[in-house]
Amino acid sequence: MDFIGSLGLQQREGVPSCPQEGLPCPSNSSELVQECLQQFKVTGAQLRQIQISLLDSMEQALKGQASPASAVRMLPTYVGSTPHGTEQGDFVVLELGATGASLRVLWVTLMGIEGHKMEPRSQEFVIPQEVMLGPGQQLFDFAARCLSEFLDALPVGNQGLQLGFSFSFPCHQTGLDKSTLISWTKGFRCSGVEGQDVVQLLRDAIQRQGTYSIDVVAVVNDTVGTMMGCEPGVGPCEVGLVVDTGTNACYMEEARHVAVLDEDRGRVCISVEWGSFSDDGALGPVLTIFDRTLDHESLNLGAQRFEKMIGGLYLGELVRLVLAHLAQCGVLFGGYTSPALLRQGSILLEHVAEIEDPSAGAARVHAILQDLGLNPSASDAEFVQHVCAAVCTRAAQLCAAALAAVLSRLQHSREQQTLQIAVATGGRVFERHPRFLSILQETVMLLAPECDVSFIPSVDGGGQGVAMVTAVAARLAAHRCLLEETLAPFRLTREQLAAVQAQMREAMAKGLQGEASSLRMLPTYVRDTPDGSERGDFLALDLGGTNFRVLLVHVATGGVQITSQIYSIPECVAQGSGQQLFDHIVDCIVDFQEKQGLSGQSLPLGFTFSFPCTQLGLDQGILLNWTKGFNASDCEGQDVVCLLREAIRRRQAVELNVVAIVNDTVGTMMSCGYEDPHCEVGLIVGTGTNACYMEELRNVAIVAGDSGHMCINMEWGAFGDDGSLSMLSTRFDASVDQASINPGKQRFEKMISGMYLGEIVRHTLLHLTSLGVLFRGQQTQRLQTRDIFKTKFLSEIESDSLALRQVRAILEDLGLSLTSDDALMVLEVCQAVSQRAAQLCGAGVAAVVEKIRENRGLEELTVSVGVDGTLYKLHPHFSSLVAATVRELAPRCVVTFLQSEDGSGKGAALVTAVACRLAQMTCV
Ligand code: 0WK
Ligand code: BGC
Ligand code: BGC
Repeated sequence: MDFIGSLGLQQREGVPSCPQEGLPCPSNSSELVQECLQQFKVTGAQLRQIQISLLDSMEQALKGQASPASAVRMLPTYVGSTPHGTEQGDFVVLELGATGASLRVLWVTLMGIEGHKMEPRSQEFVIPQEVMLGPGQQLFDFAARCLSEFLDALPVGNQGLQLGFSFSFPCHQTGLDKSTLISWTKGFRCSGVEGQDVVQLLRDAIQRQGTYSIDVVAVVNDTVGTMMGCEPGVGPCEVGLVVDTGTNACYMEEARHVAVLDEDRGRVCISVEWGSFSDDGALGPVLTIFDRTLDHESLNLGAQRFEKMIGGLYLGELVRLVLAHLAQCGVLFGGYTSPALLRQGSILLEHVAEIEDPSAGAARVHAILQDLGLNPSASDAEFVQHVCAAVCTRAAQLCAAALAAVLSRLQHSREQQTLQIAVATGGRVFERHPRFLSILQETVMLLAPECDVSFIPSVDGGGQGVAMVTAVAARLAAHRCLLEETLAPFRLTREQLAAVQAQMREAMAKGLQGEASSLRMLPTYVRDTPDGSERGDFLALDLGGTNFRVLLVHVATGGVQITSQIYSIPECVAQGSGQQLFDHIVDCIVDFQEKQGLSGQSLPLGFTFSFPCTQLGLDQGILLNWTKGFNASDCEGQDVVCLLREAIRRRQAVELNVVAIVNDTVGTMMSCGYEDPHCEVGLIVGTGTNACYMEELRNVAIVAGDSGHMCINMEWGAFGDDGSLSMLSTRFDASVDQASINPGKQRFEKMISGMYLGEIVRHTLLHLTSLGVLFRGQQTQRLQTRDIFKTKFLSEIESDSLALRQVRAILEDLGLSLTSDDALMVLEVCQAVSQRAAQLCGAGVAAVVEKIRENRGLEELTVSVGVDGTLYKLHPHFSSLVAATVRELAPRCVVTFLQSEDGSGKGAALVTAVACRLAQMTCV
């Protein structure tokens, strides 16, 4: 269908026909011209309607509720701050898409001193039509060739170059250097690019070109480059507005309003992509038949409707369509239509700008129309100027309505009645069209009177701004490398974890044989898990975790009832004298008995004592050494049951019958074993960490007997104290160990448990701050304070919801001001430290369950592990990471992890109950 056809018109001799079906063909020509010009008139009400509807569409999109039909895209750009002016260095900038069929390469030197600027060197390259419409690889190869050609002319040698890629099309950005093209606009339609990461495509093309080592560190939309290129002196521009071949704007939105980002502080630059705004309700009334025709003929039918009324690529075409129509109607050029007038794209923005330029004068208008093969009369030339003015005035007014919507959004976003804002403008429509900016300013003042807007033309089309973003990206990329380098030792491979498993198996075997081993494999004299026939009331003590608890445990047919009370163990008591510690324990028992009305009763007591003890019997436990911050004197090497009994005697309290001393791992196994008979392993990951399991008695060298089982307390916290874990130990582990009260001891525990993870993170953050990667290198007193970064912070920070907000809240409480990038890095440090801890713990459990499976010569073992401990219970990912590691390293074991509900106090009571049951049987 030819052009005339597309207007739905038949070429009939001498008879003017009217495009709008059903519209009478007015007799006189000026009426027809007025009617055409009238179509481009947009009323204040219509502009306000567009402003309101566009604002509504923006806010829907921010909430992630955009209806695709009318949507502006509101794309986050990962630019979180306007430049501080300190950025410096040499950068290559490649601009593609801002100015239609050309790309530009720039060499920008940032001085890093506010206001100091070096004129960028640049070169423009025309992109052949077939490249704009051909395979994507061809376009990116073309860009890489232009880059080379540009750099060949510069003394750059083969230094590593950093490039900022200004890519002026709608993209989903997932990082400063990762951006997926949503759809082409503005005459581009290369295949194989939509849905692809354009940074990777450029990197591949530069690779193929192979002439320069260029690192593409940032991709930005041209509006962002325009905004960032704004002279800092003028006050930061917080809106970037481009009207070149296409049109779009970006602005600094409050991050908390951007649903796709889980950020609640700071601002983020949003590329509005208003070119795709097409709310028929708002746009319908201002769309003319010429707009519909232009859209029909365009490469992207039905898309970018708003852009096609404003962008420089389309203004000339709109004018041409009107002139061709009026010529067809015999109203212009004597009804003559030259081939050029009927050829799409023959009237360019430059033509329109010149025709409109009051200084151009009629002569220039004539010259342009004659170049189109027309022979205009004076009135024709005047009419043509009116048509150009009508088309461009509408474009400027519509652009103003859109900008007014952005200003209203800024007012809402900042809850401000009035707004003072600087808007950076870029693009040839601004540079070339004489009245575009003034019409835009006037209309914005009408539509957003409470906004005081200053328009700052961007000096070099945003090249400087792109270099700024690139400098920020380069800094962040460098920081990312340093972060990866710092965290790499925490990232354990499957091979390393399997090696830990194997080493643990070896140490277990040696420990069971009583040979030198960092795993003491302590017999606990618990030979059996409960069988449910236990009955009675028991007292239990639970010492060694976060809290000291005294419990009354009632075991009956219906199950177990527990009454307990938590008492604190002040640090001065935990690190005071043994006598003081045990007197404190007895004080708590007496207090509990009084409160529970048990005073005077001598109930059997089970004592969960969560420290390494050599047990000589169920009620005899020689403390080998304190751990977890306890260091009471005169206890190590002592039988703690005796110490307790002495304290009871000192208090002349009622005679308590201490029946059993158990490790918290054993208590936990017993407690869970009461519900699940498969539970044969106990695991604690709390303040400290440890595990026990039911071993074949025949394998326990130091305990007589070859049949049956005995629960072994592995004391795996000390695994690696013989240096066997040194290959995994990082400089931060060493710092934590050196600062601990038991340096060189409990090395495995110090990589896993709650008492230490916060400290490992703190030391890592201090290191990254000293490298300038975090907190702009500002060390703070608070962060240098021991134990100030609690391990529970890791659980909060790594919680899936609110991650970055938690980081902020926690770190600001520590007196640290941080950027969103800082927050992300702190989150990654926490993840690396906790992941390693969980994986090491998983490697340990895999070693234990594989041992049991092999003990029993089973193809497959089904076993349950009773678990307790704050870190395991509260950390959002710890338990799943442990389970995943066990599945990976012990595939022939089906392992169920049972979180103990009542703690090991219940377990201690059950051990006591079993002991009492066995004792009664022997008495009978
Ligand atoms: C609760 C148990 C207790 C154990 C503690 C370990 O009842 O025996 O010591 O868990 O976890 P933490 O309190 O150290 O986090
Ligand atoms: C693109 C935008 C760009 C604008 C101005 C539009 O066609 O979708 O990303 O900012 O043109 O170049
Ligand atoms: C102790 C173990 C205890 C573990 C968990 C370690 O420090 O040595 O006996 O089981 O902490 O509380």
